[in-house]
Amino acid sequence: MIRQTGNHSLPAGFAALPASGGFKTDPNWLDFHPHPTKPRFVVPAGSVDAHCHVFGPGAAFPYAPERKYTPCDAPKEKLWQLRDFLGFERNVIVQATCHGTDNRALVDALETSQGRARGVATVGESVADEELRRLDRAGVRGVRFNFVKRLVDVTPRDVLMRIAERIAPLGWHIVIYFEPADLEERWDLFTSLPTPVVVDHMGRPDVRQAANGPAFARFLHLMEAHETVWCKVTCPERLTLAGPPYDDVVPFARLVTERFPDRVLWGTDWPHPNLKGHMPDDGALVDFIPRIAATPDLQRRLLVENPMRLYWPEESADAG
Ligand code: 0GY
Repeated sequence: MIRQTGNHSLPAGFAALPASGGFKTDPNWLDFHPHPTKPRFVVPAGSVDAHCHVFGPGAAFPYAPERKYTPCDAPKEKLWQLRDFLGFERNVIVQATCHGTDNRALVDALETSQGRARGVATVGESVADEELRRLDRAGVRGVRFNFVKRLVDVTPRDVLMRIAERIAPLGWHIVIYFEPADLEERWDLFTSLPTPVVVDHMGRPDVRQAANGPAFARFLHLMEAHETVWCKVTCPERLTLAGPPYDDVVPFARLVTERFPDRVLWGTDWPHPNLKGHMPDDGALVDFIPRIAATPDLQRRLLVENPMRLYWPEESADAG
């Protein structure tokens, strides 16, 4: 079935603008794609882009003093334009590290999304209970623990555990972002968190190794042994060594999607922070989906049923 999915091109005003509000975008920063192509793959009705960010704009929502990069502005209005253009209905916005623990840009996007966005926040130990409740009312459903050292300073394990214990009663989950070397070192922490856990970008596998080799087997074991661990089969553009169309990432994402069809999520990662080699065409990223989720059933679970169960459980077909 060919479903009409909105405009056939994005307006020229979609292109990135430099950081506003007296901030200066990093000199080597790659801006998001100014004119993504219309995907050939038509996503199922009700699809959720379950991993994306907003940056600023700096003039309204200043970037955090402790940030490791200063991006271009990538405000919510452009995210909504991209959502409509690609054919998605909803977004899950993940707090980007350039905003630290200041979730104002995220909350503003959620509160003005007309119920079409939910979020993953970053909080410190000092966060007040009332602030957690406010984030919950805005649509936050999780926190992100980031272990990638080029992005954040490391938070001690006991602090993370205390945050985890405080957000668990809200019914939230924890998104973890780590690199392969962290998996062994943090295994005990990852497997003792008191909430569902969502792994960003498949734990960033080294795609020079085989998807059915020992390194990725360790990650698959994490999911196999722990039924509360989910995975985002995202970011071929980040993981690839071969470049578009990301053939080298397909075996990893396909394996996870087929083995754990009820615990996978997909997202664009727009506006694609910190890419160095190339900026992906977001339409081409959507065309990657049928290569990793080959059947309509897998596609519906990946794009609709799973994210709805995690982020909009009250509306999910599984509700009740
Ligand atoms: C991603 C990946 C990256 C950055 C962030 O919050 C962030 O700054 O998540 C990265 O640099 O690998 O998921 O967007």
